[in-house]
This record gives sequence, structure tokens and C-alpha cells, in this order.
Amino acid sequence: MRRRALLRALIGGALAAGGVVALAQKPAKVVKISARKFVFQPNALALKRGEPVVLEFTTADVVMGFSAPELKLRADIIPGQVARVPFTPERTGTFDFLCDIFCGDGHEKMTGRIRVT
Ligand SMILES: [Cu+2]
Repeated sequence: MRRRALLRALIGGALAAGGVVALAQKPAKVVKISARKFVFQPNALALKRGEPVVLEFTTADVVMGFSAPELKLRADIIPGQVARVPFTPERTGTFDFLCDIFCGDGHEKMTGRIRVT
């Protein structure tokens, strides 16, 4: 009797864990962003709170950096590679991002904005 209850608890737990896994596996939306001197394209992202995304950065120029300090996100963007930044926005608001690796005159203008609703 006690054994059956234990078994039921175990199965219940496994089902609950399975549910969590299914949620976590919901495919993330991919947002492609190209970085070039001296702009991110697009530089205005509209995301939804709780919806997972993967930001995919590429550049054909020189090494760039992506940094969104308030969201604690950052990546090196290296020519010939894709920098993937998985991220699920947890709060709404407008968050700035910028290039944080000096890439030439005009680098300081390389900014963008993530709006989470
Ligand atoms: Cu730069």
C-alpha cells in the first residue's frame, strides 16, 4: 500500500518534471542582428516578456561587442562567426545596448534599444 503511494508520487513527480521540460523546449524565436561600422541592424528590438529569444549577431567588418548592461547580456561578435545570445526577458521596459569594443571612429554611436512589453 505504502509502496503504491510512493510509486504514484514518483510518477506524479516525473510528469510534473516532464511538463517543465516541455515548456523549456518551446522553440526560441531567433532574432538576427548584423553589426557593421557603425550600426546594429536592426537597432530597435521589440520583445515580449516571458518569450524566449536567441539573438544572433554577425559582422562582416571587424570584431564588435554587444552589451546590454541592464539585462546583463554581452557577447563578442567575431567576423565569420555567429554570436548566439539566448535570453528570456523577465521584465518590461526599454533597455539600451551598445557596441563595447572599439571598432573605429563612430563606434560610440553604435547603440540600440530593446523594448520589452
Ligand atoms: Cu564598436
